[in-house]
Amino acid sequence: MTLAPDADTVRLSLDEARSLARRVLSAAGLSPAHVDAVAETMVAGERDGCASHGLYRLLVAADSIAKGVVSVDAAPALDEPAPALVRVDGGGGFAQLAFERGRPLLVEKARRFGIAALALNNVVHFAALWPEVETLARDGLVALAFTPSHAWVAPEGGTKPVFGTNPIAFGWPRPGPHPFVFDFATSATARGEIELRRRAGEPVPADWGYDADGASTTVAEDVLAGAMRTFGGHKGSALAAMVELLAGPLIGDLTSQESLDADAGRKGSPLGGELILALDPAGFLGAAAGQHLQRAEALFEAIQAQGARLPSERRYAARAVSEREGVAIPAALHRDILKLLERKD
Ligand code: NDP
Ligand code: PYC
Repeated sequence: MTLAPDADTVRLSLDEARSLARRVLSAAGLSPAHVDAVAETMVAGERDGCASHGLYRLLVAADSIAKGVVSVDAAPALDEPAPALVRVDGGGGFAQLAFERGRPLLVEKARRFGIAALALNNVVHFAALWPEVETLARDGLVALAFTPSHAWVAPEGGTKPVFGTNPIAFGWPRPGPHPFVFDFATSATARGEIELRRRAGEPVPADWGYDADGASTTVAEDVLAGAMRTFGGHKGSALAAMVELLAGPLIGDLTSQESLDADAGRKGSPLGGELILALDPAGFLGAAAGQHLQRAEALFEAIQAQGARLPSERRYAARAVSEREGVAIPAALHRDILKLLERKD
């Protein structure tokens, strides 16, 4: 660990970041299998320059554990409701271990049937979705993932929360080192981004949300207490509704409003479901899959040829830097993370 010259940031190697995350999560009472899965997700977020879902999430996870929102030693239970479907009941634990348990069978079924779906039920979600679709795309599959959260986001035309921040993630396998991946909230930004602005005492753009009276505001706390906005007006609003339906009622799990109700004012991480779809290009195309995936490369080249970047390009570039140089986190965040250990040591 090194302090940067201005001491505003602390630099950690990825091994140091992993060890810190594991110590904090273990001290918070999480069982070893969950510690492994959760720490990897947080370190991956920090490594890829996704600060809102990186080591900051240690504070969020420890808080949810302390409030009894998470089952710390839940054993995910897997079943197969239909030939191409996998379901994992996470037992109220964090989603990462449930995904790990369901993933091998999802991959096997997608290869067998051309398409398969994995429902995670009864999981607590604090994380980004790209690690999941990226790993499936590395297995050669096209992947989509959806999860609701808590009702924090107003529908377009309204000012009161109904939707969660409801991310959609997509992964596409490519030749070369990295798949094509995007992953974003259907709100104007992730709530975690607003929380980071609040911590830094910074304003937010006026189109990110409303205060509790329904007026536009640039004050982060006021948006957190009021309502966030969807991205892209009515289009983001419809996509947010789609995520509610796909990863809520369709798989027998909670909507974002129901998740918030279940939270009962504790302000813990969202509880509910996640839906992950996996498609094998060989399902439609057989031996011609490689040739058609190669045609997709022309699309990516056309995007990049005009100076536009692909989603995930920034993340992979950040990953390469972090693997060489480690990660730098705000000193205030580092102090707050260490305080979690003080309380337990
Ligand atoms: P952003 O609005 O920052 O969008 C992120 C996506 O857009 C990334 O794939 C990013 O690629 C891509 N992107 C950003 N700028 C460009 C650009 N100029 N050109 C091309 N692509 C671009 O993210 P959000 O704030 O909406 O979400 C952040 C994270 O929060 C997500 O990972 C999401 O899963 C997570 N989240 C989780 C929730 C949950 O309930 N579990 C709820 C809401 C959000 P790159 O990474 O390379 O920059
Ligand atoms: O940043 O909106 C968010 C979020 C919700 C759950 C996990 N992250």
